[in-house]
Order: sequence, then C-alpha cells, then structure tokens
Amino acid sequence: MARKKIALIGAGMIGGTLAHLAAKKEMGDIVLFDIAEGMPQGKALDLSQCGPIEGFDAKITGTNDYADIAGADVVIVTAGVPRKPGMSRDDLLGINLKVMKAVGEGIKNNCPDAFVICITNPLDAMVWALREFSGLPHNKVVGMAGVLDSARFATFLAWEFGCSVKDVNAFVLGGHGDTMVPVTSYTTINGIPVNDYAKIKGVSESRIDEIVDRTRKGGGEIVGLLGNGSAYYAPATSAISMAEAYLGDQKRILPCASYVDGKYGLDGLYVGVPTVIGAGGTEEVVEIELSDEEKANLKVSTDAVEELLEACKGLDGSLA
Ligand code: A3D
Repeated sequence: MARKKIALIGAGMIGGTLAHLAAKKEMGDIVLFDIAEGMPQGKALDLSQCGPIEGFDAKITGTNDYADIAGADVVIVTAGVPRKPGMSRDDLLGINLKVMKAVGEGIKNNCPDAFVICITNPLDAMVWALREFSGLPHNKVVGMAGVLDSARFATFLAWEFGCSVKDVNAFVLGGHGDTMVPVTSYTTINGIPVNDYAKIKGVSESRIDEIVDRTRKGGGEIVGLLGNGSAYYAPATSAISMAEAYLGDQKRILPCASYVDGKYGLDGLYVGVPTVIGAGGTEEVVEIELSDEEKANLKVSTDAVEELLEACKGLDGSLA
C-alpha cells in the first residue's frame, strides 16, 4: 500500500514541528509548502536527516509550488502571520484572509479529496473562509483549537490537583479566543466531576474560576513570554492527533472547530464543538446538554465568531 501524503501549508514554527511529529510517527510522506523561498526546502533537508537517528521512514520535501501537494490525503494549514505581543487574534484577520484565499485555491486545484485541518488565526473565521475558498465539503474542513484549549485546561487542573494529566478529561467549547467556554460540568478527573474533586481536595470554586480564566488566556500568556511569535509545540501535537483520528478512522470525539448547522441553535457557523472524527472527516457534531449559564457563555462566544465572519465578508466580496 502506498504511503499516505501529508501536506503542510506553512513551514514556520508550527509547520516544522508538525513535519517532525508526522515523520516520527511515520504517518506518511510529508510535503512542506511555504511562500518563503528556500526555507521549506532547508527544513525538509534538516528533518530528513533526523531519520537515520530517530529511525523513521518518511520522505520529507520542501516546496514553493502548489503542484507538489497534489493528491495529499491530509492538509494542515498554518500559513499566515502569527500574533505578536499586544496584537489580538482579530488583528490578524485582514492579512490571513488573503492567505486563506491563496491556500484554498491551491487545495481545490491539487488535492480536493484531502481532509483539511486549519490552524491559522483567527481560527473560527479562517477555517470558515478556507472552506469557502476551497469549495471542499464541510465535513472535510475542520479547525484545530479545542484539542489545544482542552489540553491547556487539563494541564492547569493537573497541576492544581497534583494528579496525572492522563486522568484529566477537560472540556472546552465555543470560539477560539478569550470568549471560549471551558465547561466544568463535563470536565472530570478520571470520571469524578471536577467540582466534586475540588471539594475533596479543598480547592475553592474561585480557584477553579482562576484556572478557567487562565485557560481562556492561555495563548496570550505564551505570546507574552515568547516575545516573538506564539505557541507551536502543543498546537502541532493537537493537530496531529486530529489527523491520526482521520487516517486511522478512529471515531474519536474531539473538540474541534466544526461546521455547525442546526445544532446548538447555530446557523452555518464554524465553532468549537465535540466532533466525531473518522474516515469520513468530521462525521458528527455531538450536541450536549448545557446549563443556562453555559448556554449564555456559548452565545457570547458564537456572537464573537459571527462578528468576525461579517468582517471577513466586508473584506472580501466573494464571501458575501
Ligand atoms: P510562523 O512561524 O510565522 O509560520 C507561518 C508561515 O506561513 C511562515 O513561514 C510564512 O512564510 C508562511 N506564509 C505566509 N503567507 C503564506 C502563504 N500565502 N502561503 C504559504 N505560506 C505562507 O507562524 P506559526 O507557525 O507560529 O503559526 C501559524 C499560525 O497558527 C498563525 O496564524 C498563528 O496565529 C496560528 N496559531 C493558532 C493556534 C490555535 O490554537 C488555533 C495556536 C497557535 C498558533
């Protein structure tokens, strides 16, 4: 059986990390695409030379030509500009919308059957725009955010409780931004609801609220510390888990920015919801019961996403 082909559009910090992870896991042959000349070729060469040491068989190539992503099974998109300190995700809108147009066309013309995972910010708007520009079916285009946001929530909870991260099942809904909705009612420590476990461990409600707040601002905290650019290790590993769910038909239920039309009272929007990922792409959006407060928080978050979509339509007439 021929190896799978993984195309990475954007060979920057996340793109390079994705290539390394995908090669190490022997997910397939990897094509790193970027508009910067020489850079994806250089990274591909460097990464190829990890092969003999790490013992992986994967062909890694770098390119500036969309023709080289032809027939890709999975495409992961990080092309664009990352946040700088003081810059909000929304500031990125205008610049990255143009990038999504070029990338969407590149995918449409070269690998229209691929499963496409978008990481470029502002995520919920960019994944929507990428779907529009590529013309792929909605179930084949998804955004990565919830896996990362949930991992951040889980990390902070594990630190607070002094427990293993493996036992924390954290749950985050909504848009990827400061309005995201970490849902404590569905967050458990190996099945024990987090609020019950907090009582057992003597952790106050206000402390859990602080952790929720830190999760919401988790990306910005890293941007502030790095001083130049944004998080890349955990975003890359999150997208890889989504790609593995697709390639392995795993039917995992992962929080992803999926197309929601009808469920959660939403009308044709990409937003973070629990999603079954398998060989059919995003096979099902799972609608869970929410409290009135959680519903209200989700509404704030989806309103923010809708505002971004309107802004996109204003910037590019073809999206209206
Ligand atoms: P960076 O290291 O700058 O890489 C981006 C790459 O995109 C650069 O190498 C650029 O040359 C390239 N690029 C720019 N325009 C194009 C184009 N038209 N076609 C192809 N390549 C192009 O950034 P990064 O890897 O750190 O981050 C990439 C994106 O992910 C940014 O938009 C971040 O904001 C976003 N991000 C999202 C999350 C989420 O959780 C959703 C987390 C972290 C970063």
